[in-house]
Amino acid sequence: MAITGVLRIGEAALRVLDLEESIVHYRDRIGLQEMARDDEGRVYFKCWDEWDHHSLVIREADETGLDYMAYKVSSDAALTNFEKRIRDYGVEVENIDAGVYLKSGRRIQFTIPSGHVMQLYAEKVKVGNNMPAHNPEVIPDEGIIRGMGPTRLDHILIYGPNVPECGKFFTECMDFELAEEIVKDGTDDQLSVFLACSNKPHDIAWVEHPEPGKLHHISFFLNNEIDVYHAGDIIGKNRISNDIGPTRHGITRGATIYFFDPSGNRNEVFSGGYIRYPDNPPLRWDESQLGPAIFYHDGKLNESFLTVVT
Ligand code: M3P
Ligand code: FE
Repeated sequence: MAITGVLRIGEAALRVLDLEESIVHYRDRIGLQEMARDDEGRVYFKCWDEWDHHSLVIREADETGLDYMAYKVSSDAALTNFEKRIRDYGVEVENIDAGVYLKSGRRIQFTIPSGHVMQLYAEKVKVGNNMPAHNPEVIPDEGIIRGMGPTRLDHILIYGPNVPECGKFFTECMDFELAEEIVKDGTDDQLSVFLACSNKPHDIAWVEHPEPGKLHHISFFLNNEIDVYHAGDIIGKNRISNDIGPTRHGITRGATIYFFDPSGNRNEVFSGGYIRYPDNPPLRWDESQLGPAIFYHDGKLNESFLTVVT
C-alpha cells in the first residue's frame, strides 16, 4: 500500500480551563515540545519525533472539549480532490486561506455526521524531528525526550451520533478503511467503528453517543510497553487523574493508559498494536464482548471510561 490521500491526524485543537496548568501537563508531564504561543492565547506543541511544526493546539475557554481535528493529506492536488468528493457527497465545505492557521497552508473545513469539525490540509511548516535528515542519528540530543516522551500524536476517539454514517462518509469520500467495529450482538448495527487511512490499526474511531461533537480521547504513541509503565509512574508521581491502566486493548492490541489533563480532557498514551494491511478483513466485536474488546486483561469496563467525555 502506498500511503497517499489522507496521511494522519496532523493536529488536534483542545479547549482547556486553565492554560498554565495545561501547559505544565502537556509540556512537562506528557513531554511535548512547546513550539509557539499566538496573540489569541493559543499554545502549540509537537511530539519529539514529528517533523511538522505542531500537532496539538490548546486554548483557554469556559468549556473543555475539541475545537477541531485536522488531518494532513499528501498533496495540494489531493486536497482539491477531497474537496470535490466531499461537496459531491452533499457536505458543505468551507475554504480557509493559507496563513489563517499558524504555519499552515490552505485548509478545507466541514462538519462530519457526528457533529465534529474536521479540517484537511496539505502543507504545514516542517521544523524537523530533532535529528538530521542527512546521516540521521537514532536518538535526539539529551533533554529532548522528556516526560512520557511520546513520538507522535496517533489517533483520536470521538463520541457522537450517526456513527455508521461517519464510517460511510470517511470510506467513500476520504478512502479510510474499516479496521474494527463493535456491533449489537447478532446484527450489523455499528455502535463503534475504528477506521484507518494508514497501516495503523486506526487513525480515528467513534462511539455512538446522543450528544454531538464530544471528545473521548486524543492518543499519543510511545515506543514500547516499558514506556507505557514509565508513563504510569509519571501519572502516579504527579498525582495526575488516572482513568485506567496500564492495561491492554483487545481492539487494536495496544498497551494503554488513559488519564485526564487538568481540565478533564482524556488523554491516552499507548504502544504496540498490529500492522494492518488493506486486505485484512475488518475485525468485528459483539457488544457483549465490550469488556475484553476494550480492556483485555480483566475484561471489564470502568464507569468513567464509558461516561466521561468532554
Ligand atoms: C482505543 C484504542 C473504545 C475503545 C477504545 C480503544 C470503544 O482507545 O486506542 O485502541 O472506547
Ligand atoms: Fe485510543
